[in-house]
Amino acid sequence: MKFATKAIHAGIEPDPSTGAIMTPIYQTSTYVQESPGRHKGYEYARSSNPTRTALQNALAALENGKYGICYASGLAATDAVLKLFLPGDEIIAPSDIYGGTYRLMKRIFEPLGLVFKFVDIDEIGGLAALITTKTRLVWLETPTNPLLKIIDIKHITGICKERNVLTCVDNTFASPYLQNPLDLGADIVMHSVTKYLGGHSDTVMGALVTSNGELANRLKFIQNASGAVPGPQDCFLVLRGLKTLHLRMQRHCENAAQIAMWLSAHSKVGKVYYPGLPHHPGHELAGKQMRGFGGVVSFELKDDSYEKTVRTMENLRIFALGESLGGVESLCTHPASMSHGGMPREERLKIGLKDTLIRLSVGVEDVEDLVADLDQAIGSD
Ligand code: P1T
Repeated sequence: MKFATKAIHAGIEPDPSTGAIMTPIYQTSTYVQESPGRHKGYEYARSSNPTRTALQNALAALENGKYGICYASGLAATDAVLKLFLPGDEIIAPSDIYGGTYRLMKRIFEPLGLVFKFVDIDEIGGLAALITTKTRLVWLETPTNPLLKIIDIKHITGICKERNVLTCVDNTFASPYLQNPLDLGADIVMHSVTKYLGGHSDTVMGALVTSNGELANRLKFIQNASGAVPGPQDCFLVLRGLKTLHLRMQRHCENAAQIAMWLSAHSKVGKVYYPGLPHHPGHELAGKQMRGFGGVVSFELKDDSYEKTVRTMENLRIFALGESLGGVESLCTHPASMSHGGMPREERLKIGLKDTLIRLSVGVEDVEDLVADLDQAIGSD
């Protein structure tokens, strides 16, 4: 099955009791048993729920994996991956990652004994030298949030396989429409479902997909034992969102490409970060490992004073100022205080994330209106 057909049909069966074409919201906490242990496959809704099962199967199909496991948020999904490991185990991650992932690693799991090595993304080719006998996982995020750097997934997973090290790729920025890390050798793919998969800024959720049965069993065990599960109504909303994922992503990519080019040509705009631009250092690689360049564009103004940056963000009318991305409506984020507020300033500056970076999640509106909005905001003083 090709992508659009999968996005609409995969994992979904007409409801067995009524034939309803849309998977119902099974709003229940428990399931009646005929006799202790004799039931229809569902016992308690933390362990499983039919609306969640349909979504998990749909997500697994979209990522070309066998098993999908959903969690209450993207960070709860990352938390489940990190719970696979024990004190003393080493994990390598790029220093340029979502601020909340960095905070979870540094503030929750490092004190519990996991050892993190953060590597400069531009040096990630030298990752092999960092792997020791204690290394268990390489965590990747590509394109990165918010600087849109591109990491060669196949190259890294190849090194890790030789050394018996697991890889997990945060595929939030690409979505499965643009990139499938499992096909490039990753063991686990992670999503903040909150973003493009949900697509309508109305749900917080996370997911993991793998084809490794043993890993899936351990991750399902953590899902049930730690209990960070999404509710059935949220699962229904994401199932609905998935049906237009391909259409939305096409428009996100088209609009973002036009905005990135327009910004690049603007006299008041400094650096523009978008992997679709020919001068972007990851352009060629992104062209190979992705099927499009995504919907996020970051930029700095030439006059990159903090005041001018803030004023520009305040001036926007159609782009709403807020933290998140991937919804149909355009958003503008100030990474230093929002998505990366959980990363100490000196760490942020080390990875090149300035206080004056502006991140746009380009929505699916008419691009002429988005350009006009940016024009009035940037040019207004
Ligand atoms: O917000 P949550 O669903 O828990 O997902 C966390 C997460 C994980 N990975 C990436 C790449 C992300 O971008 C996020 C969440 N990011 C934002 C809220 C943001 O504004 O960047």
